[in-house]
Amino acid sequence: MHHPVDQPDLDADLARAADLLRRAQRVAVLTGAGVSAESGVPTFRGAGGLWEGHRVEDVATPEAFAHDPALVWRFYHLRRAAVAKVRPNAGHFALAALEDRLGSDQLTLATQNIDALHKAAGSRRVLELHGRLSRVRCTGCDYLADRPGEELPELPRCLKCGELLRPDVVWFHEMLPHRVWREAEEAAEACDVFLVVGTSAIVYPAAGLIQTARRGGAPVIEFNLEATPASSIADVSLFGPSGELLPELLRRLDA
Ligand code: BV8
Ligand code: ZN
Repeated sequence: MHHPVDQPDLDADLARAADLLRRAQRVAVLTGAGVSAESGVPTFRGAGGLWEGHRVEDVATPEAFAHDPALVWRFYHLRRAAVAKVRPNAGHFALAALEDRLGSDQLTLATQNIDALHKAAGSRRVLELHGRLSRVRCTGCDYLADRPGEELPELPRCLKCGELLRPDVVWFHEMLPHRVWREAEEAAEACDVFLVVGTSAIVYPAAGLIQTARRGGAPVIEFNLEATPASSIADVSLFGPSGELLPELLRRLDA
């Protein structure tokens, strides 16, 4: 694993990113599975986006749940168990430190991740665009409960009405939570710098926040291992592990 400052162009890019961030009043951040990769949470596209030979886009859908709820629950039981064991990494802590530095009213963190690691790292203003893995809700009544780390029955049922419970996450072809989405859009429109961390920028509407920020005139700083569709509109793309680059960026803010 190369240390970030070994690459002169990366060094210059980090300096540029620090300069842009130092001047910012309002910061908006979009994170994806890449920011949790160094915590040991597998990304989606990493394993070729496959699970038990199925494309994630075919398992994380209402149709799949209606057709074979046990298969969909197997996918989520596995991820619930995996996420119960992981801890935030230096990238999560750096984003929490950045919020402390700017104040919660000046930094909005929208995440596509459902692992709640940003909150665990101390981030206070977190918009969970795609819900949260630890929370379950009833398909038949208003029962909703956060049950982190709990091993649920293979096909969990609601104790109030007997209907099936489902993970309280946004599946493909489902709308994002209205208030959360509106706040994310507002933050992207109002920000004067936009950080995009560890996302393949493929899933919409979340990825659209990048264009929204750009249209609002904010410079975009990308953190990823490789180029993505966001790289073509980013002002600075920092290639390397976010768990290394984000703390490095913060160190340069004080320099
Ligand atoms: C919607 C929760 C309106 C579940 C997720 C046909 C019909 C209907 C809709 C569509 C359609 N065709 C397309 C769509 C739109 C669709 C979509 O965008 N599809 C994609 C596949 C093209 N979107 C939707 O359906 C959305 N809803 O459109 O509603 C609507 C309603 C009705 C009818 C029509 C329209 C809902 C999208 C939300 C889906 N739920 N998650 C769960 O997690 O189980 S999305 C899922 O993908 C996760 O949230 C994940 O976070 C997200 C995106 O992936 P990434 O986070 O970017 O992760 P990925 O693995 O892809 O990338 C990781 C990146 O990190 C890589 O770039 C890698 O290089 C980098 N990386 C790795 N390690 C590191 C690193 N970077 C830095 N450091 C490291 N160490
Ligand atoms: Zn119920």
